[in-house]
Amino acid sequence: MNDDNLYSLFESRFPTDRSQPLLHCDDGRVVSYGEAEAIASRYAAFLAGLGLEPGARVAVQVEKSPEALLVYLACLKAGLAYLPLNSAYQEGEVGYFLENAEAGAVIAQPKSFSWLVPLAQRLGMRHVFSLDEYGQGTFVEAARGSPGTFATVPRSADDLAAILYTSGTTGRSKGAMISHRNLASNARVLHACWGFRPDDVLIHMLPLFHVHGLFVASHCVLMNGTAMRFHAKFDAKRAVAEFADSTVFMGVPTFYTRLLAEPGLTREACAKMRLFVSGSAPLLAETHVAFEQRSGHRILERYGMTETGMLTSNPLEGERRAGTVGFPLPGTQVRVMDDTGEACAAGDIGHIQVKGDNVLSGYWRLPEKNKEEFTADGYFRTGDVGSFSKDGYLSIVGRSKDLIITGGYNVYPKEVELAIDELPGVQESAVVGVPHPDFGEAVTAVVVPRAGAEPPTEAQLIAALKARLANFKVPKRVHVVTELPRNTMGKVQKNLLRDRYGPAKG
Ligand code: MCA
Ligand code: AMP
Repeated sequence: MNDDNLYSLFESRFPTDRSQPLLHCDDGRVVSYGEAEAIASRYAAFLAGLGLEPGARVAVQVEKSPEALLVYLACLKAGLAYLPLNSAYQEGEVGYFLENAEAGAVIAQPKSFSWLVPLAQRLGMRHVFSLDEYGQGTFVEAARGSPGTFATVPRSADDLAAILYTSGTTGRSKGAMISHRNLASNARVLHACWGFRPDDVLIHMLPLFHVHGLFVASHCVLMNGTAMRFHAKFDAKRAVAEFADSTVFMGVPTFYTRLLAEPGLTREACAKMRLFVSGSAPLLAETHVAFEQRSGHRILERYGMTETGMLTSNPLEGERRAGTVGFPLPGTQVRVMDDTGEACAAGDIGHIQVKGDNVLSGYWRLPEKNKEEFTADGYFRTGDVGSFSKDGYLSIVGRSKDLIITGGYNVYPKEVELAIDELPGVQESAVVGVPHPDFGEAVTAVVVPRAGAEPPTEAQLIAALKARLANFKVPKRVHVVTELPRNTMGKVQKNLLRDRYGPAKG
């Protein structure tokens, strides 16, 4: 078998001198490429020793730490499918993912163990380990005796490398099946298009459980064989301080609005930086302009999805146009289609569809979804709406999917509405996104109480939802009303709710 394991690609790019640093950590610890290889090998040997077959799903719900990254590399090396879960997910959310993915092992934060252990028992899972934010736990202890060398398990390009769950408009999450080919093609393209250099140092402040931090940022560094400053979370002050001796920064738009609030963000502070990348949510043109004025750098905005990796990017050389996401990346076909399935002319708005080695093969155990989400000629329907300019820049102007993006995290209103409707005293609800100065959009709920019941208060509803949903999905505001506005077809008029509860009046 040809070895198309993504780990082998990374390994071929590691520096010859393995004492070179890969990670500079918050606590001053430095992890060299050699150490990373040895630890990932040990973890891989341990996981393989559990009897997990290649392709078995290893679910990981942990806070960011160097060990968390090395667990990901170990899964690749052992030919296992990595299943990252946002550390904010609650019991109900995690239970669904573990069961749906038929996970063979789970590595989780110790604070979840009170509910995770009974849950795993119920699902018949034998392998449950802990890993905390300091990189300590039963996983690391159990792997300690395993060998520090491990032959990478050969994988073919179409084999599963990861499953990433994305919520859907129906409220039910789908597992996007991401292959070694998908990840390798995107890693090669981004590394080349963004001009990575031997002296690059990337500041890594994104979470590790979504595409932006796990694949886009980490893969560029691993492909480059250079170092990253690896932080547990985003810290605007620290980022500004590190711009002095770093070169690349990647973030969601909220990172950039928070950086703009830092008085230390100046041209001098950013003199050594060569590239600022933004994505995961729309970057306001005003943020783009303000950032250039303050830092002297034009942010490079790019566009992607969990299912597809990165699709388009503004150019490294040439005009980075505010309010656009640039050109299709090499090897990715992007087209804009009208409702009848005809290609739109430049300037006309339509549905964005994509094809390429970076696009997922389908959703885990959902053949009917695959039929819906792909066109007959094999293009994936992104659910984003946009247009190409005459000179080829893509702009995203909206979404045909009912989706809120808050601080770079996706929230499907349906999932939150279903959770609210299950609460006592609730008749029905509608969830919308309203503009928010920090998070871009804020989740907002409008709730109709059940007739005859004591109407729940905003505080009660928010408290009840915090126990059921990841914190970023919990509405920032809940408005209790007597009825929802509906059109003549009986459909809730969410536009009216957005207008009514938007920032001016909310
Ligand atoms: C935290 N909170 C949020 C969010 N994050 N609320 C709404 N949206 C959020 N994104 C809430 C918490 O529930 C908490 O509420 C309060 O804010 C403070 O929490 P804390 O953890 O202190 O917040 P923070 O550390 O300041 O985090 C904000 C953040 C973080 C730094 C913007 O959300 C973040 O790192 N976002 C990046 C997301 C990302 O990586 N997206 C890429 C997805 P309470 O006090 O009530 O509990 S990949 C993707 O989209 C595609 C593929 C792509 O193109 O990249
Ligand atoms: P996710 O499901 O987390 O992968 O989110 C993907 C969605 O984020 C896309 O379908 C877009 O709606 C949105 N997105 C990502 N990057 C951008 C961007 N630069 N501008 C606007 N929307 C974006």
